[in-house]
Amino acid sequence: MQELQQILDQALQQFAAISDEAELEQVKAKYLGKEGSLTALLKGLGKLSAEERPAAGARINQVKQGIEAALQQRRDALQQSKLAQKLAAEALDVTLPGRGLGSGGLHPVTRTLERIEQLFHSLGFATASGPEIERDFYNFTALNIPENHPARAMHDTFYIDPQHVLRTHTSPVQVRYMEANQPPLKIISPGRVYRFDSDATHSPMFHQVEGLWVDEEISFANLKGVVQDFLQRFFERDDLRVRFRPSFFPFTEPSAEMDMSWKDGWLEIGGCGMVHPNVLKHVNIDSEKYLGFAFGLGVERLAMLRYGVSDLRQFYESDLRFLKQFN
Ligand code: 2NM
Repeated sequence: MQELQQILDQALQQFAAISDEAELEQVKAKYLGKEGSLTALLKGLGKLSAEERPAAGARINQVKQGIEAALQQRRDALQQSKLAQKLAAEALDVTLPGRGLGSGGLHPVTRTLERIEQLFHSLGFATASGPEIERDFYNFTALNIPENHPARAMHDTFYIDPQHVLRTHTSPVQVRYMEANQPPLKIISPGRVYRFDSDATHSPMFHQVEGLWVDEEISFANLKGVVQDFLQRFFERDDLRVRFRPSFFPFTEPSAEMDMSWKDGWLEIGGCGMVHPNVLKHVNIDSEKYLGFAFGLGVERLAMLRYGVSDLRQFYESDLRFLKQFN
């Protein structure tokens, strides 16, 4: 029975030295398997006398239980350390700061629109807006643009159906405003407009800001003063000058093209005029009592000049390398 104690000691020692689960199961067979040393002892019980047998059997079983307990303990320990290793390898630092979303910025045309609005608001103009899908009446007829006028032609205007267009200017906003309000009226109408046209200086969608001031004594002089004051402040140049050249628009009479001084010459910047009596008639404003001036400016044009952009299409290509320069 000296032998039993030796077997137990050896088993415990061997189990403790093993750090691999599969190896542990193999070594188990050495003691408890068919050819195992304990199994051999149990088989040997038959050779003992009936008196000796119970005590010897009990002691062998005790050792067997001891080995099984040690085996289970070692299994648990190995599994524990395997789990601990896995947890350590997959550890997450939940206290790390987030990556963040990066900060966005406003589109250069949006920034320009905001600047334009701010300057006109300081001159007492309110902002008016209206639909981009517009009725033929507001986009053309009310503006004294007759049925056969070239501006109505398919090659200029996006038609939704025979009665509806994508507005080709923001003047219909001003018609709607004049229809709904009594003078004095002092508004700008910034927004998107659409024309069937596309090259380095034309985009099928672009932005306009139109201005309108209707009151009892409004003159061309007021118009020139407002436009010059706006442009001087927009470009931050007190010496900027404005020049009017005679022109024609169906909705104004007289009409003029507006130029501003730029470097050594002049640049065309928009159109303007005194609101045509026919337009005032369409919105029930007494043209004997009231006068109004109106003007239209291209927002992309202003943005290109202010930021030094040479190709208008760059505004609409969504190239972040371009857009990031303005923020
Ligand atoms: C321009 C040029 C000249 C204009 C006219 C009107 C309205 F509705 F009052 F008649 N709004 N805008 C106008 C006049 C627009 O853009 C080049």
